[in-house]
Amino acid sequence: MKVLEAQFAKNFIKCGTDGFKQGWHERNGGNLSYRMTAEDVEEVKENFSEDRELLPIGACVPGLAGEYFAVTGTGRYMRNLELDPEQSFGIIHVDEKGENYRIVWGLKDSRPTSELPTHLMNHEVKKRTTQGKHRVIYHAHPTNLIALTFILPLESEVFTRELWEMMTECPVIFPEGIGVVPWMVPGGRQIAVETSKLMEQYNAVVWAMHGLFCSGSTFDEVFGLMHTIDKASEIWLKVASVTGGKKRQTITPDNFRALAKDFHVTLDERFLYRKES
Ligand code: 2HA
Ligand code: ZN
Repeated sequence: MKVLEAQFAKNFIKCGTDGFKQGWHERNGGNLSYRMTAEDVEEVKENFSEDRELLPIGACVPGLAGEYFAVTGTGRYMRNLELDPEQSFGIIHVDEKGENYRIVWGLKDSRPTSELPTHLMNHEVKKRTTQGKHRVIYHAHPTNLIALTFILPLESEVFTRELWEMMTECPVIFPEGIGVVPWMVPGGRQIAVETSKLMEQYNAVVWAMHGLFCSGSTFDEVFGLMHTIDKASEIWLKVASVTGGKKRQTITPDNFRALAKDFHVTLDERFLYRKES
């Protein structure tokens, strides 16, 4: 089967295209990766070529040795994912040491995203902590969430609590909370290390003044998480714009505890701290 006829490729393209339509992918902003199943690989491997050079990942991910990933290209625009897929994304194969990769399909005249170290280090963590369930890592530049990183203290407790308060279903969608990485230089190993540490416990990690990384088992799940967090951020900004930050009423810690009980989620008490007013 042709790669572009496979369901995983269709889902991959839809996710990035939907993100573009949300305004999260200006220019070449954002990137997406998917850890392929053995069945996905079987379906499309007749299209793979071993001609291209072996390249360093820029991180060591032995937990991903031998895995295949669909991944967007560096400098490529999410806008072009469906218009020119073979230029915009490709499939890579990780070597047996987890240190190098080879492009086996697509990414014509290109290479994987500059955030490949973060994507693969996150995948390595999630493959281990979810018993292989999580397969998608999605990075976008959601406008409202980025705006919040100029306003709120860059602390997981505060981002989690403020966004939970904005929509009743938020704590059900991300009960484990949200991680926050302070401003760092993107594109390298150091930010990958900091992000993947937080991915041990969170499925969403904020990059201050930059964007958000989400992890999930399906494209719908990562897109839905990104969308929910950006929408909650938008509500926060609207409420703060009108009220100057002083809400008349909100969802209280006891409300969250009641919600946790009925919806069978565990909400860590460190997010349910007492507020001044
Ligand atoms: O340009 O979003 O973080 C792609 C990016 C880098
Ligand atoms: Zn980015």
